[in-house]
Amino acid sequence: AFMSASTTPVVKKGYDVEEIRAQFPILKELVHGKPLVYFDNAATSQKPRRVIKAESAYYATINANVHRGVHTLSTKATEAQEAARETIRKHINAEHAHEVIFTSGTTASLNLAAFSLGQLLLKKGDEVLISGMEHHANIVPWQMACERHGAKLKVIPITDSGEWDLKQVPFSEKTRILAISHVSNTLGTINPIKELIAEAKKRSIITVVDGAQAIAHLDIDVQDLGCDLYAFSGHKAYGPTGTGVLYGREELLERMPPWQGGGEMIDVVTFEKTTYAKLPFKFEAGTPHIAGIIGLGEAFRWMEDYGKSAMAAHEHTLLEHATKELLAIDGLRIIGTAKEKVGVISFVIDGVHHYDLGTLLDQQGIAVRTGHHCTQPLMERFGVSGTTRASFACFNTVDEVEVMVAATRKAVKMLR
Ligand code: C6P
Repeated sequence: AFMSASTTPVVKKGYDVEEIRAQFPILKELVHGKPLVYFDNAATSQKPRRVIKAESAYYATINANVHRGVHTLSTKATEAQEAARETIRKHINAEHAHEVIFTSGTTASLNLAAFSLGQLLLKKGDEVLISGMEHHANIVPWQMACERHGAKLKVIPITDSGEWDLKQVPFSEKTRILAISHVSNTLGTINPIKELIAEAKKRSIITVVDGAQAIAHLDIDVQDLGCDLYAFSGHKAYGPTGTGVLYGREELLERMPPWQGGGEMIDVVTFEKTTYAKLPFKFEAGTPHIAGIIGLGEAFRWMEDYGKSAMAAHEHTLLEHATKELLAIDGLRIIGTAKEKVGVISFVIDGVHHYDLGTLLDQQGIAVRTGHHCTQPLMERFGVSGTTRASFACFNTVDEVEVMVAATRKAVKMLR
């Protein structure tokens, strides 16, 4: 697509997007005969060859169960899995590797948190505080915990720009848990979690962060943030599906009861009573997704080789360009105009249904997400039934943004 020089954003020097693209086999695929433009990275990112290789190398060369066998393969598999845990510990600056619990994803991490913290902390009349922009995965598990323990769910309201209304945070003497997203999957808003965590801590409230949309874009330092728990998925950060992490502060994890019972999470089992294994195994019942975890470790090493801040700067260039170009389309409104955003852009267009637009974009090889993005209360807050969402990753290009904008213009003409 043609672009005048004045509208061409300057991409950070030294960032070689073509070199990065070459590492993603899927980017060579055609969709409806067109080159794939993959703008659905908030749903799941694509995987670089190194991650795919690490996962298949486990199956091809060291496949065995972990922490169970005396044999060589089991030892190797265990070492590879635990190396991934250490990579992740360092990456998020956790104090101890045993504070990194492997799960199947953010959803599992948050369900673990809600179940276990509910058991530990919630009594009748207590309150759990979330925000109005939470993904269903950070709403429903807390609702379930509230129902179990007779507690109430409270919600931080959202401003018109898609930010927390910090003047109206309903902290109370009964608030026991604050569960908030670091970055909104629908709006792209980067939330001031450090400040709110500090406020919560003053009130002895336990803090849980949903980092699903932050992990691939922001440098995360759990000790600096001061959170008690931090959850994320591997598959949104160039890693395999079916992998995730719940980071927890040691002292709190020690007090939390286990969520699931089974193998590997026990110390001694008798029919009368079971004692539990030490951290992190207390929270890792059953055979984990060993291949996935090894792939996840590789994904984090891969991100570190490029640097998340360089990737984020590149994605921000795409966001700014897309914002400017899309806003020039008649009747288009962006939902989520916070000052601090990752490369996520949600929009609605007068007279155009998001589903129809998504379908027409797909015919041009462009993958976007349409609908409520698992944030129905947020859709209600903005008075829309859904949006079209483009979410960028390190391998996307300005040219791809141009292709999407041109295809959107074309679709609008057809649909109006
Ligand atoms: N959001 C999206 O398209 P899982 O599915 O467990 O990996 O992650 C759940 C989840 C939790 N919190 C946030 C903020 C999220 O964005 C997601 C997943 C995807 O926006 C799929 S619904």
